[in-house]
Amino acid sequence: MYLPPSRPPPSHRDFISVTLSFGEGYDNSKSRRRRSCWRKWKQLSRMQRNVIFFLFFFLVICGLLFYINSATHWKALSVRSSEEQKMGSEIPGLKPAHPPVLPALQKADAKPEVLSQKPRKPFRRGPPSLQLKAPDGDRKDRQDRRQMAAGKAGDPEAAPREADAQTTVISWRGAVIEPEQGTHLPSRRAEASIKHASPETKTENVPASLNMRQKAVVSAFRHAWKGYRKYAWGRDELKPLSKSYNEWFGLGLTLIDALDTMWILGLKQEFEEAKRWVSKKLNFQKNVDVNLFESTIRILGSLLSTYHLSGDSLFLEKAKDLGTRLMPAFRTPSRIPFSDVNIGTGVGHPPRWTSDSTVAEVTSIQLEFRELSRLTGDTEFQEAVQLVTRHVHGLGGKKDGLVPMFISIYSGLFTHPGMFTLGARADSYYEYLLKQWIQGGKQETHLRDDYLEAVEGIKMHLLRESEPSKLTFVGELSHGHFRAKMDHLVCFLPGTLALGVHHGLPAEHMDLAKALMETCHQMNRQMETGLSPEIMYFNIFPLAGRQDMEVRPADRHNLLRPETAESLFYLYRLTGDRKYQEWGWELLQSFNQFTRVPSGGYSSINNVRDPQKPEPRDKMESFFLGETLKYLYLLFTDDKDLLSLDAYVFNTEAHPLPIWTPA
Ligand code: DMJ
Repeated sequence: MYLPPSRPPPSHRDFISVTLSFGEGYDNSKSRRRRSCWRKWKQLSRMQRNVIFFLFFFLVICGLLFYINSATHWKALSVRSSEEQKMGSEIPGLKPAHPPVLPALQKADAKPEVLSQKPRKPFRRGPPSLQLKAPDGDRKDRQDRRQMAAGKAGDPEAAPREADAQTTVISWRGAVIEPEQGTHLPSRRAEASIKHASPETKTENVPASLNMRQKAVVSAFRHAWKGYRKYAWGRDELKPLSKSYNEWFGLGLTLIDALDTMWILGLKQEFEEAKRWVSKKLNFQKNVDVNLFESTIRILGSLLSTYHLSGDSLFLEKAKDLGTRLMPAFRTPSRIPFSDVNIGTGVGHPPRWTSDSTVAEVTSIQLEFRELSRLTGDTEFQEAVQLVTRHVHGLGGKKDGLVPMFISIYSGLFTHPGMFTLGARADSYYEYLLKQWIQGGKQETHLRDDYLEAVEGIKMHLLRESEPSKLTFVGELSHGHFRAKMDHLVCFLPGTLALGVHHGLPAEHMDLAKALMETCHQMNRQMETGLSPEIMYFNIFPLAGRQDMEVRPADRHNLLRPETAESLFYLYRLTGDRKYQEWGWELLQSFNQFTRVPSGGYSSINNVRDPQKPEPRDKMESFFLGETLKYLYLLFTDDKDLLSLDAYVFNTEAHPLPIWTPA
């Protein structure tokens, strides 16, 4: 039979715990109370005393930390705000450091800077000569350039020692962050300094024949290049705050992506130095996995474009080498290429998380591979990509010309059906339908027809107006359900629509282009930093008090993307309406105010809604130099012969390739 254990007699400890809970009556006598407290303390076990000691010290330390933190914080805030006020009020043309919620616009009808340009010679295909004098600079820069010219000490290949030393970073909250690719947090000081960066509207050290706004772009480029050259030379991406770099493919991505921009901007010495790196250091015989799409549009595209601009066969040789190494990606059951390929071993593979490829990726490598075939006479490049185009052209599962986002490399069929977007994973499919048609001299009418059908599909399923301001935007369709969500990536579309009209497609596409351009502009200007978030949600219900646009916390970042600048370039070039130049000028100022890192480089930011704390991400994407600054530069010129849209078609990374003319 089970007998419950008899209850033990009350122990000493039990008794004490009762008295600690104020079991005794109140006694007014001080000495007695002291004695009684002391007796109670002595009666506590060692463990109980330790717990009380620990709690006491913990509270003291918390109090101290709180005091120190708030004192520093307020001090920092007061110093910062006085510095910012000073800068904002003293530098002409600078936006106020604390702009109102809607940054003040320059008047749309304000006369832009008059060009003091000498008439340019018409831009010819083939290798033009670099017309511009070497830009002059401050003493350090001049010294660097002298050394560069002499091919010695200024050589950045010896420079990024500082970058090599990956040190532990301590965040401003005191957390220790171990160095890890792409995850360095900037120190609070660095974070603050990005906000104090004065807009680079100074225009010294740049060629005199340019107008003021072009000079500002050249200046921005040189500032970005300064950081890259010093801390990330020959590496993929600059981490401007930690003065370090990030490797993605290990192929000097930023340097290559920026080659033709340097040529176009007339930065001869920078170009020559980069060319030396390509000649001596760029080596594709590397056991490295690369993304087929990214390496094609950024590296192959730039090498081909730079070959056309400079006429230097070095770039074509490199392009052919890379193109050949990318070809194993097409060895799949369906001939729809793998997303990734190892350019050293020649083995292709899908991404880790799926066996599918992305539709935009497999359909946006055609301009480059086709051009490579035309230049080398080797048809295998063109055949591989044309097979993909033809296959997707005939594929079921589209919705009035709109395509899903994924495609199987085994079956060659679309997967994850029912999702339609003009944003990530589908965007450049539409762009390359039009651009391949243009590149090929408008012979391949099935491409034009697919494009026209897709524009109708967009109008039918994805186009809406926001409330209350009736901004036209392109949403998404998810299994029949409309989502009022638009990626900043979609802002390529106004430019593409305008380009189509220029090449003879329906004039009404221009109305849509203009309406979408206005929306993309508002996506930037309605943000406190003047920079668009990655994703915007629109309000489509006429409810009182709701605004047109809403940004979700996870989407507040800006990666220095080019799409707004890209479309502004096309819209200005093709309509001549100067308001597009004004909008681009505002954009450049915002980049300068909120993303420029004083020591060199620009950084993507985490929060476009907080001009006080935009939270730099410590990363400069290669497309900032390859695309964003190039399009801004081209936007600010009135010379329609500079990369004429009748002679060139820009790939999706802004690398101009020639339009083929019938033999
Ligand atoms: C670039 O690499 C290309 O423009 C691509 O088509 C989309 N993503 C980036 C820029 O945002």
